Amino acid sequence: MGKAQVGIVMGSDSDLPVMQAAADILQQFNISIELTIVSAHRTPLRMIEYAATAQERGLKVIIAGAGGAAHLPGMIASITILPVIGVPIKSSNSIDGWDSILSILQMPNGVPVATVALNAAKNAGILAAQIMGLYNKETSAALHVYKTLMQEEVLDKVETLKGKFANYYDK
Ligand code: RP5
Repeated sequence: MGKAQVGIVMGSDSDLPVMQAAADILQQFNISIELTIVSAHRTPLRMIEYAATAQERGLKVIIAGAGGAAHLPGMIASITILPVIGVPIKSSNSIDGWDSILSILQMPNGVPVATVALNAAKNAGILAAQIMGLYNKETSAALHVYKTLMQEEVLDKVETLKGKFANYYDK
């Protein structure tokens, strides 16, 4: 592990139950992380400091999650050239999560945020691992194993269903 490669930030500790999934999957891929709270609205100067120093601190990717008026991922992307993956969160102040989705997704030209599905912190972690996998053979190999296992799991289910519905096939 060692120095953090992926930074995981969230607007509030109330986002942690969702964002934990990004940390868990990255740990599974043996990718070192740092995880903290950075609020675009409540700690704007901390957000600027975090994003402005991210690259020199050794981070390669930032995952940023926020709910409601979710400016955090976009604002971080406006400050750093590191790839930013945004996780829209359905939070206590969300209108069904759409506010957060659109705030993170609809970035203006020039400042992209790779937006995953609502609450999809796990996918954000996998995407970050895929970026890291471009430069690290072990991560790349681990991702291939992950995909193979996922495929095998589905194929097992196909067999189970075939067994359950065998009568239907015979007709
Ligand atoms: C956003 O406001 C945070 O990302 C969080 O999803 C939401 C609610 O924050 P709390 O009021 O729970 O701290 O900035």
